[in-house]
Amino acid sequence: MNVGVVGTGSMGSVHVGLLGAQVPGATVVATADPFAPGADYADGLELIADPAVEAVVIASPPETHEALVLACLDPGKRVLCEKPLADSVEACRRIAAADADGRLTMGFMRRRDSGYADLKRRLDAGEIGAPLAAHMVHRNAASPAWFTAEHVLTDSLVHEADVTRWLLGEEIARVTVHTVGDGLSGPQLVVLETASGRVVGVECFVNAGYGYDIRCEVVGESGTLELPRRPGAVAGFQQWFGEAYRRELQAWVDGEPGPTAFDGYAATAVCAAAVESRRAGRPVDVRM
Ligand code: ISE
Repeated sequence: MNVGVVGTGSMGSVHVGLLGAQVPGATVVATADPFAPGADYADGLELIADPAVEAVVIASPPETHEALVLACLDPGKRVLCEKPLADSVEACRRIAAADADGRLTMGFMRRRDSGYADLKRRLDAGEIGAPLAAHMVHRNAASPAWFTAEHVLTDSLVHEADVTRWLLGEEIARVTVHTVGDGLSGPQLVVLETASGRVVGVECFVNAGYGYDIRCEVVGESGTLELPRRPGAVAGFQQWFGEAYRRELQAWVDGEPGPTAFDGYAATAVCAAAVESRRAGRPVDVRM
């Protein structure tokens, strides 16, 4: 499959590296990035129009996603879109509506992580009975300079929104965010309530200093299941989820079904409710 990659910053360069060296069946035929002198195109729309490009990875900033994704879907090119799907719930809704035949795969790589996949398999096999609640931790060693307290909710929490929907198999109905201080130098605590009344607590802390750390424990009627802990400090998500990114790309190239545009839309709706909850200081219902 001849792939074009739009956006060659921190995430896009990981995709270019993996596609070029560790994903049989894929060839990177073009890149686009207005800030990378070595890119084939400055404008992602020109890359998408290139007849040599059969499928596209979008790893540019979220506010560029809608136009790029729609330009791919129109001529029927397959897309792997990094999270979040777009920068507003409305844009995500438009994308999901335009993708009736499922050409878009969302870059929710955690679903391809062996620890998460095993947890999901054991949960679905009924090992702990019906799930009742979950506890999650999302820590980054340091946040990028452009990150705000709201990016913690739209860019980081989006993973837990997706993982919650995927693991528990139902929608998130209501979100409450507790922030003390600036929301960057300390943790934000988020409570997700599902449609059937399960509760998920998430600590999102993007300047934890000691390293990257992801935790997830699901509490069921007869026990608990937990992601395996990693010994020693891990620098960042590129290291923690490196193998998950590789599997995500291989599955996409092989045409396996993955998270959809609707999944991207639903996760962004949860994040929008979180942003509103943080601003208003009260629980907010998820509107889809
Ligand atoms: C980043 O964009 C990611 O996707 C990482 O997985 C996440 O840990 C980080 O907080 C995000 O900013």
